[in-house]
Amino acid sequence: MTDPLIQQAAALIQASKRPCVLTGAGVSKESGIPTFRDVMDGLWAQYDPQQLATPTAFARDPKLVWDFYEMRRERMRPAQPNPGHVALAGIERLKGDLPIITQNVDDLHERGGSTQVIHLHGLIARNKCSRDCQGDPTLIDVNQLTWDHESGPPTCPQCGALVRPDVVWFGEMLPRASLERAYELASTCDLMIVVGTSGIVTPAADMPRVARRNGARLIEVNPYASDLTPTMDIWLQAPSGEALPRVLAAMERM
Ligand code: BV8
Repeated sequence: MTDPLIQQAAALIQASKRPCVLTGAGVSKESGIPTFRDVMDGLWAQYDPQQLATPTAFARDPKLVWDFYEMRRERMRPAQPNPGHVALAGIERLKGDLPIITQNVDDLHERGGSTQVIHLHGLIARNKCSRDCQGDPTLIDVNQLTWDHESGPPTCPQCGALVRPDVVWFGEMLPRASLERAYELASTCDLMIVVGTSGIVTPAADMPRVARRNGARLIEVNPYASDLTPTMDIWLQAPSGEALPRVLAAMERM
């Protein structure tokens, strides 16, 4: 990735009036959070994560799915924001506003300093009643509950339904407010920075297409080509932890 491309990207961001960001698992890779395909090692190697992250799997075997999320939460616990997260917060400070639409279920953007983060797929650290018996979502702090962890998930203290992670599974609708906000941003931004996503999962992957249709410029940060690369104005072919701090430094020199 050459300096001229860094300069071009910095100039586009500097000139934008309404920039926004879309991120995927790649922005958290350098924090040591494996994408959920990579996390399937050891005894989990026999499972397809896409089959586990579904309401059907949870209905069929709540303990298996609960243990899958407990394993991922354990793997995520030591993760810290990496220079890519921190640089996005730095660009927000320079621009005054940089909403981040994320597919990620970690909270590293918030801990990296970004102040507007829209979670399309929920947050893995949170749990909720699987019936949302007190409203959508009925969040439950399992640290307040006692149950036999060997038996799988606890039950909701209000209605007795199983407790589940507050994430969006395949085949489930996304949280309405988050999805509407994401479409609003994609429809009104004049620049979208797309970081660390393969562009496979919809409707998240629609966001750059919506932005493009509305005349926005597109910058991608990804060491590998994605489904979205052909639609990009600029492709910074590098890890986000390396490219984003260089873009921020170039903006600060302008
Ligand atoms: C929905 C939470 C309406 C859970 C996740 C057929 C049947 C049924 C449904 C569908 C179907 N075909 C399509 C669908 C829709 C489906 C879908 O998109 N399926 C895919 C598999 C084709 N979507 C849904 O079901 C969504 N809901 O559409 O509702 C509906 C309702 C009923 C029926 C139909 C439609 C819900 C999708 C949400 C799923 N939940 N997460 C959990 O985490 O357990 S998705 C999960 O996977 C992540 O959240 C993330 O979104 C996704 C992985 O995508 P990425 O983030 O892009 O990560 P990936 O690993 O793919 O790529 C990483 C990238 O980083 C790579 O490009 C790599 O090169 C790059 N990278 C690597 N290192 C770095 C880097 N980049 C920068 N720096 C680095 N260092």
